[in-house]
This record gives sequence, structure tokens and C-alpha cells, in this order.
Amino acid sequence: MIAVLAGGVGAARFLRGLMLEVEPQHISSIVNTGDDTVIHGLHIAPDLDTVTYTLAGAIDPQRGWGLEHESWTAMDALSRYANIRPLNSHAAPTWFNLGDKDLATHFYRTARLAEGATLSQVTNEIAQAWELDLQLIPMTDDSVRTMITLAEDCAAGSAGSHISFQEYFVKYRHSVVVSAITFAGSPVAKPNGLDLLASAESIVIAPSNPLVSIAPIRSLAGVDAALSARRDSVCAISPIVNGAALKGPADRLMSELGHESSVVGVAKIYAPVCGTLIIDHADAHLAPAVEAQGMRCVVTNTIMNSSHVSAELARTALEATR
Ligand code: FO1
Repeated sequence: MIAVLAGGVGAARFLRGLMLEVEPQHISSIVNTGDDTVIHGLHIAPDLDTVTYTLAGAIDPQRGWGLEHESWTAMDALSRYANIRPLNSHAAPTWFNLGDKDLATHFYRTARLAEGATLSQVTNEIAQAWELDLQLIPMTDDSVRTMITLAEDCAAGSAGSHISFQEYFVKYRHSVVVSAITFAGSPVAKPNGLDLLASAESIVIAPSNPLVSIAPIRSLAGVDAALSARRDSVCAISPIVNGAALKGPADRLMSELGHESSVVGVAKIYAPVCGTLIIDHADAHLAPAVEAQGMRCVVTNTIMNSSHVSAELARTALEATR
């Protein structure tokens, strides 16, 4: 079995390539759920859905989240209530966009959880409905929420206060300065997939944000120990290319939290648990600095602008761990 630790868009594209190299039945992906949130009473699991929709060929390719050919009738109708909502009410928020077809997934997930199903069971069911043959495993069935601590007073709140990841990412468009990231619920949450990490032939850390996509998985009890025990079988793909994130705020978050925003910064974060770091040709000159962190370094094309590149990257990752 090939195990993949996954966040959202970068991981989804990597998995799409891996599925061209390995039978999907031999792939299991442990997916971040720290981004999960409850909106309109619905359980939203953005990374699980981004992976599911991408692998089903149904993702909106421009946005990188939600479904293609989407309509927004329910969202438009919500705006009627925006002006009458009392000041202290959070009812009917319109800052988080849920497309009409996407809503069906959240209706199903929420109803099944209310019936007592676990998030793992519901995730399996949703993957089955989208005819996926790989296994998607939420990192835990318990509630773990990525929380962002504000570094300074701003529209989102006062310095030192906390906002949820989706408020940070969507409502404030990751434009506020961050002083810490924490994972509420993590110390008591039971991780999923530890047995997979112990037995998998190869473990790949997808090119996802190390601080908000992979760190929530690593924060769970036993995950870092399971990875470091297999360090030579673990490889990571840097989501930072030429000092910048391909998507999202990884580069800014790394700088704000005292990490170097470069493949060397990524290497320092992953060195305890991972034997090989795959970096892009654009960073080839930094390979010796990566190796100085005690990791092997493989230089290749990591910019997955076609499924051909994703498949080649997957092949490189598998070779690196064998
Ligand atoms: N991202 C946005 O930038 N704006 C949105 O309104 C938004 C809605 C949304 C709804 C469902 C879903 O599964 C994802 C959604 N995302 C949206 C993306 C998502 O919140 C982030 O990309 C991830 O959490 C970061 O990995």
C-alpha cells in the first residue's frame, strides 16, 4: 500500500498522478481535517472534498475547490437575510460560498454524522458515491480545528485572539498577520491510519502546506513517531518553489512564524520524520543546503500543470522511498 499525507489542491493533483502509476486500490490517503468547519449547521470538510472532487474529475479547475458547472441560487437567496441579521448573530453567513450541487455533499455528510456514523464511514460512502477506488481516511474522526492566533489588532480581532482557519483563509483572505497556529482538540483526538503508516510500502507527504495542512496530521498522538520509525520510507514534496507557495499562504505563514520560506525551511520542518525531500529544478542550487539538514534531496519538475507531470512526480516519489 502507498500512503499519502494530504491537504487540499496540491495533494489532490499529486494523487491524480499517483493513480496513473499505481492501482487506486493500493493507495490510501490520510487527509487533513483541521480545516473542517460548521456553516449553516453543515459539516464542511474542504480538504476531503477537494481531493474527492479532483479525483472524480468534477472539481472546478479555476477555483480549485467546489464543483465545476456550479450554480449559486442558495447563496444568492441567503443575501436577503444579510441586512436584518442582528449585530451579534452569525446566522446565514455569506462570506463562505457553498454551491448548490456542493451543498448535497454537506447535507449527506451532516445527516450521516447526526445518525451516528463516523467521519471515516461517511468519507468512504462519499468516495464510493463518486466512484473512487482509493481509500480516503480523515486524519481523525474526532474534532480537531486549526486555529490562527492574530499577531496584531486588525479587522479580524485584537492581537493574541484566535480565529478559525476558514475565517483566516476565506473571510480575511489570509491577509492578517499570524503569530501562532494551534490545533484545538488535537491532544485528545484519536488518529486514524497509524496501522497504515506502520505497514505502507512507501509514505509520501504531498506538496501541501507544512504548517496548516500537514502539521494538523502530525500533531496527532503517535503520527510523528510512526513516521520517524520509517523515516527512509518517507518522502515529502516541497510546496515551496523559488521561495514562494504555488497556491495559498504557505510562504507568508512560514516567514511570519520564523521559518525560512524556501525548500531549506521545508527541509527543517520535515527532517525529523522524512528521509527525502523532492524539490523543483528552480531550487536545484539549494540541494546541498537541504542535504545539510540530514535528508536526501531529489531535484525534478514539481509544478503539476498536467497529469503527465503529476504522474512523473509520483514515480519519482515512489523511487525515492524504495
Ligand atoms: N475558498 C475560498 O476562497 N472561498 C470560499 O468561499 C470557499 C468555499 C468553500 C466551500 C466548500 C469547500 O469544500 C471549500 C471552500 N473553499 C473556499 C476552499 C477552502 O476553504 C480552502 O481552500 C481550504 O480550506 C484550504 O485548503
